[in-house]
Amino acid sequence: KIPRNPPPTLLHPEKWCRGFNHFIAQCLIKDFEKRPSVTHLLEHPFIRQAHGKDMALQKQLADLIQTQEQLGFVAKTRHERIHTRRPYHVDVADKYSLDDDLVNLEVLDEDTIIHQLQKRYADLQIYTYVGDILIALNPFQSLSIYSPQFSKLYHGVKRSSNPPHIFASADAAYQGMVTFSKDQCIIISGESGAGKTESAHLIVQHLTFLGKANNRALREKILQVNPLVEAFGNACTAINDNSSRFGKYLEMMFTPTGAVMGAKISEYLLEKSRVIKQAVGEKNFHIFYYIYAGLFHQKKLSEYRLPEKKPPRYIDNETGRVMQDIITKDSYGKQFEAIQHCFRIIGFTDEEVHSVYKILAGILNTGNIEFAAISSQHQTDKSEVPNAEALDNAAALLSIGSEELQEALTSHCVVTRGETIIRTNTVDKAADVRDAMSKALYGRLFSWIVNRINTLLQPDKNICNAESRMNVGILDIFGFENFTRNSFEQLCINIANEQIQFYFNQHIFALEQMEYQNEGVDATTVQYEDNRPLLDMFLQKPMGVLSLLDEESRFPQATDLTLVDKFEDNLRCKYFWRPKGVELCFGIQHYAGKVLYDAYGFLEKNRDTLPADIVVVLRTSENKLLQQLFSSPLTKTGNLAQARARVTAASRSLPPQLSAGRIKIDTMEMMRHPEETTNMKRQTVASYFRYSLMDLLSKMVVGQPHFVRCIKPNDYREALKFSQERVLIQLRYTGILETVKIRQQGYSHRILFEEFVKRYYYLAFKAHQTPLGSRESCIAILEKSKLDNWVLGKTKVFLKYYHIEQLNLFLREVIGRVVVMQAYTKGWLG
Ligand code: AD9
Ligand code: MG
Repeated sequence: KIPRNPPPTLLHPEKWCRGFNHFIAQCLIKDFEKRPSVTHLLEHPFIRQAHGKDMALQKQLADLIQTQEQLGFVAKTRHERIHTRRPYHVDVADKYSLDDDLVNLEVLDEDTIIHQLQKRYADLQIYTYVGDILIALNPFQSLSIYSPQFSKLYHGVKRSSNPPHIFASADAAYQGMVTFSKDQCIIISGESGAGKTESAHLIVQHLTFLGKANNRALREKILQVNPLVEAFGNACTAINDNSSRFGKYLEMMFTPTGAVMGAKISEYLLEKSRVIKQAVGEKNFHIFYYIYAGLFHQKKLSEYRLPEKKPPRYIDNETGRVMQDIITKDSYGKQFEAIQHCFRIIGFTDEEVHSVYKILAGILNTGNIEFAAISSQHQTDKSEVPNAEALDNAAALLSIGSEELQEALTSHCVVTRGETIIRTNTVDKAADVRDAMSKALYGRLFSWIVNRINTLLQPDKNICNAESRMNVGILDIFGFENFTRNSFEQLCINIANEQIQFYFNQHIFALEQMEYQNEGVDATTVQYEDNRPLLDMFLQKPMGVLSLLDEESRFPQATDLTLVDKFEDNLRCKYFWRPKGVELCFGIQHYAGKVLYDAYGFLEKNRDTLPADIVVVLRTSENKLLQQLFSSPLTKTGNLAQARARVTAASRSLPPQLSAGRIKIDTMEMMRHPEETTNMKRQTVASYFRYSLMDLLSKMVVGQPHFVRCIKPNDYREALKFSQERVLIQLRYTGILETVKIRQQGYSHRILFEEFVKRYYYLAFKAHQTPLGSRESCIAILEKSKLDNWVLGKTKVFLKYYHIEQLNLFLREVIGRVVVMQAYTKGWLG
């Protein structure tokens, strides 16, 4: 080890240089077996001091470093420079070596991998590679590794030059896009609370840095997109205080030279039901609390007809607590300011923002409308609104007549044989209509905000036309969920995750096979957990879960119970079961674990009907924004024909496993809002969901994927707490273990002939020789090293993971000798 206190002779100015060289050489000799590198010397406080003063020394060290870099020994040492918390001298003789890439591990079993991750986590090394995949452990504390200095560090360098980092993944995508002129996509997955959304933010941060937009305003705008949509689409759940309740695909667009020029978001499946009801311990979408607090502090609650004492029912889940939080919690007020800032920076007008707030306040007041039965001799199913104030408030905020609103809530029109008959609604029915209206209002408002952002961030056609534009897409969806009670929303969320997992499997697997085929190498077929049968069970027509659900939703007499019966009769596979004794329950063995679903409300949630009477009333609104929301069905940005063309084009270049069957687009599924269908076959949430998945996949398959797998180290959101059991489960189901195994069974290292020769020529050639980077030179090196089981492809050497270890060991010995000799010849050793 290098002494922290250097010998006094070294500090003597006249002996400085000579003594110092001697010192370095000594260190090298002693240390070489463990650490054939000099870059870490720079970290030594004493050396750092000397380095700054002595030009000759600087040059010598630089030469030495360069030699070593050429020999491929840089990764570990730069690593230490960044992570200052890590002791600067690492005991590499430890049984588990601290390696950045799991693929390099000598022993590849579960225990070793867990141990490795745990050790890294304790050292606050939250990122680890598995080949080209990044594993990100949630640190549950803020780390100082995301500053602009870090962005600079990860800018356009070799991946091995720095420790694993989310910026490196963003950088790889960016470099890939610029170098190969190919769209890229970063797929972030992991269970709820694992850190997907945070990772997505960091990626956007680094990409805006890389995108070196001259246009600072644009950069600022792009950075505000995530916070704004998340205020409307995220909420506090039992698992995560900032849980994404929608899927988000953010595309950042660049010019061919890599300057950022715009952005576009696609949103998937907002959990609208949260607006009207939340589970115990959960909350409504953040924005409601933000505006409540903001308006409270600005003393504007009365302007928006919001009560100061008793908060509206929709946000008052735990009676009384909410108002206290709103008043006392500083963060809500601050968030309100932040959201106003976002709106302003992105370019929303004051009028638009005011309309948004009015609609939100309108929704909260709508939730307070109550119904009471009016019994008369002839009619027992009539209802009225006993609290006229709530009704008037809602109507005023939505700029509609309160009489008309009451009519639409308590009655509905039926057209039979050309005659229009008005039927009254029962109390329950009226309450359902009210809630359906609130959900529709919020859902459309959310889509409008997203569309508006897309318009405001549209790339300037004068800078670069659509054909030469390139993009990096970032997928951040809601993670796999398993609560005590799981409903329709969890089913959709989990199916989406199932689809992403399928894509991951296919991609990793297919790429591996393709590489072997291209190089003409015969390799063992790799076994992995294929979730295709499970995905088929969900998506197949006509017997998949979603199709059966749609079919049942069409029968007016059907109930949630008949739905579960239908599932039981038709889904005859090992992934589905029905527990005894609980009628409305069914279980599914997902790739990520068993989930018990409660089918209560499935049919209603799937039908998601909004009575035409409500639409008619809302269209009369004097609020321009509201009128717009209900004037025509908002269609998905981009059209279906384009989506289909994208899929077809992409599927041609993909291995058959990826494109087969699954990407079929049904024209009936293109309507943006399921509830609003007049003469067409009724659109359900399930069929719209199916379309969304296809649309998402069609975007993903076009780009070159980069995977980020987020892992939650514990369920308590505690820093530095690492539950081996929880991590192991996630490693298993995300296929990390298989991925590592793929590398183990196959040839984990594939090195181009030329690179191989450059790296290892010392093993078979003399220092002054310059062998060709050819197949023959590779054979000479491999034979001299007495290794077996290696294979040569057409352009690459295929090596097992342990070959690399052995080759590096040999190399260390040889280079150790070479460096000592050099030290002597250069007179360093006196
Ligand atoms: V969900 O599926 O949307 O419910 P996510 O998105 O996977 O979930 P999220 O990114 O919201 O999880 O992370 C949860 C919390 O972990 C954050 O609110 C942070 O407090 C914490 N976190 C995650 N990643 C980081 C990080 N890189 N640095 C610091 C982090 N904290
Ligand atoms: Mg999230």
